[in-house]
Amino acid sequence: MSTTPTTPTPDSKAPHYPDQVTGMYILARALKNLGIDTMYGLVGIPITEFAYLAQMEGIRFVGFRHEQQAGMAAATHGFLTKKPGVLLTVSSLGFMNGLTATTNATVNCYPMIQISGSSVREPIDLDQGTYEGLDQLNVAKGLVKAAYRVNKPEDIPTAVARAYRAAISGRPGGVYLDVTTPCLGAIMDRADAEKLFFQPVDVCPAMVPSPESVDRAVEMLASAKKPCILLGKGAAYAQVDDKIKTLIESTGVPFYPMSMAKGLMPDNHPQSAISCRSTIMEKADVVMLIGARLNWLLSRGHGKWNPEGKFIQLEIDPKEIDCNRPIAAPVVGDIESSLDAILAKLQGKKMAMDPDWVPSLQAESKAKNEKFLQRLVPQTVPMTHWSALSAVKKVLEAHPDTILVNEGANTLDDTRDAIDMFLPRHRIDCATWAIMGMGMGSTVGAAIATGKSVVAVEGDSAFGFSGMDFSTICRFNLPCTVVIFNNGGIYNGIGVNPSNNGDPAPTTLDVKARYDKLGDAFGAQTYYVTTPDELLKALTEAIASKKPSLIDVQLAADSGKESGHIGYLNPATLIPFTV
Ligand code: ADP
Ligand code: TZD
Ligand code: MG
Repeated sequence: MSTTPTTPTPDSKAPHYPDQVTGMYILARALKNLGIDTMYGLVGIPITEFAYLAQMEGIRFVGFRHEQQAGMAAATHGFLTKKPGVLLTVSSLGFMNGLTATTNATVNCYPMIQISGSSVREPIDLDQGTYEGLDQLNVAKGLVKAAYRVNKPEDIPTAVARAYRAAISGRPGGVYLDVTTPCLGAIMDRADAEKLFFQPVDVCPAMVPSPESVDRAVEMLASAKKPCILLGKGAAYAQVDDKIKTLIESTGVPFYPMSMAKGLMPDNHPQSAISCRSTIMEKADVVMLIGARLNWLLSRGHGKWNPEGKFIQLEIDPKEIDCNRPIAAPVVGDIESSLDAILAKLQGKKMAMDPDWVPSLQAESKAKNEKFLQRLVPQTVPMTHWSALSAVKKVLEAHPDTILVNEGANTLDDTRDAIDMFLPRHRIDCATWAIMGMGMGSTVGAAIATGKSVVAVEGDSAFGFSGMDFSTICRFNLPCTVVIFNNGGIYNGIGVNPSNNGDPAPTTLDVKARYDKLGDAFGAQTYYVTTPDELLKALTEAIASKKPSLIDVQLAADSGKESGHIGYLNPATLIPFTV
């Protein structure tokens, strides 16, 4: 078999079709064989032809204006489909722009593969100043779940299969696949290339927990007086919605969802303890974590948490266990296998739960929810976040199958608290790292991956990180509405520059900016609204139209507090920076 590739030289560049193929063709076919049907990216040397070839092979190519956003789209695609989302980038800066998203995907346990073209190896290794020369593989290592480089076209199917497995098996994450320019351009006989393809077996193997760990967890849950089930985005990702529902409803145990697990069980379910976070932390004697980490979002298991309380943790990554607080009953396995075993063991088991526990949480929820709703009553103009949300709440709760993308500070926290979710995997936000700059990418990824309508509720600062990729929503004519809460700044628009030199304060943006005009530039349906009624009408119309839409929501500059709900993380200062 003559599989020796020819490194292209100026006169041998073009393969003889149809008898010869290139590395690019093999890459496209290898991805297709694994079921990859969509790729997000931004082209240029050396991957432009590859993107065309992928389109020829029937892979949808969604071209972006910035690689970070293409990467956020790929990550969201991965989260929603349980298959790796694919990001394609050019060498050097394109690679690095995309790497931000691949790293963020790794932190959030979203499966994705960043494929990047890279320049010729030898001059990079000798630091001789080649075109877009960067030792990308070594930059990526340490920031992603796994990183590989493929130098020969014969290795491409193996490299793609390895990247795919690494992205989705065990704890999902971002994988980097470096493909050198000579490898992309190398020419092979088609007949030899065809022999390279294979179908990897069992790419995401079940990880079954040990029976002892299941017994221990079941005994602990069944004997608890004040138990709680805490759902994280890992539970949403696992797509075992019926099993979660069975566990919760058959045991009667109350549940608390983390932000992106909202809707896995409806927020208004009688066992929902979403309004009783402090009570759960202080009083629960056994907490079963399902696909949730005891990280900063849960005070790392300390703070208000009952020091006597015990944790059960259903988790795929054994390294996660005990990382912040001792876990009394770790169940290491995939959530589906773990739930199957737990549900079987729970059959006929008597629960020792205190009969007053759920009613007391229900009474607390009722009182808190009534109080919370009062925040949405004042219809002030200019609007506060809450008055704007009173309108958004009505519209989104009437359209529960709309996916909600959400980022900002106050815009994030207040939207999460105000909008109830009723369906799994319908809320995507800036998640574990609380980063800004996922909005337009995740909106595109959610729309492409599901075909559903998407509404992004964005702070004006948050929108600025990805705003240009609103044009991608328009070019692909996606059923997405971007709602911008403009309070004129990071947290609010009333920052004061203490030096009086005339520059804006560090937190100040443009409260008078007309973001709707950005939408006009790309032919979107646009609105500028100043009252809750106008917002309600605009959002209703935008969703119904299924057309790319942008709503500029004028808020008051003083709406919003520093750092939203997490102001306590700011280092202390004695100087007031806002009026
Ligand atoms: P949240 O932010 O909602 O609390 P995290 O991202 O902190 O959620 O935690 C998700 C956890 O779920 C991660 O520790 C991840 O390893 C785990 N996980 C993801 N998929 C699975 C799965 N299929 N089975 C078990 N655990 C999973
Ligand atoms: N840069 C990145 C990548 N991530 C971040 N989280 C920040 C900066 C800091 N930051 C926040 O934590 S929230 C936020 C920034 C800049 C924006 C808040 O302003 P907003 O929302 O307009 O989006 P509100 O409603 O005004 O609070
Ligand atoms: Mg703002």
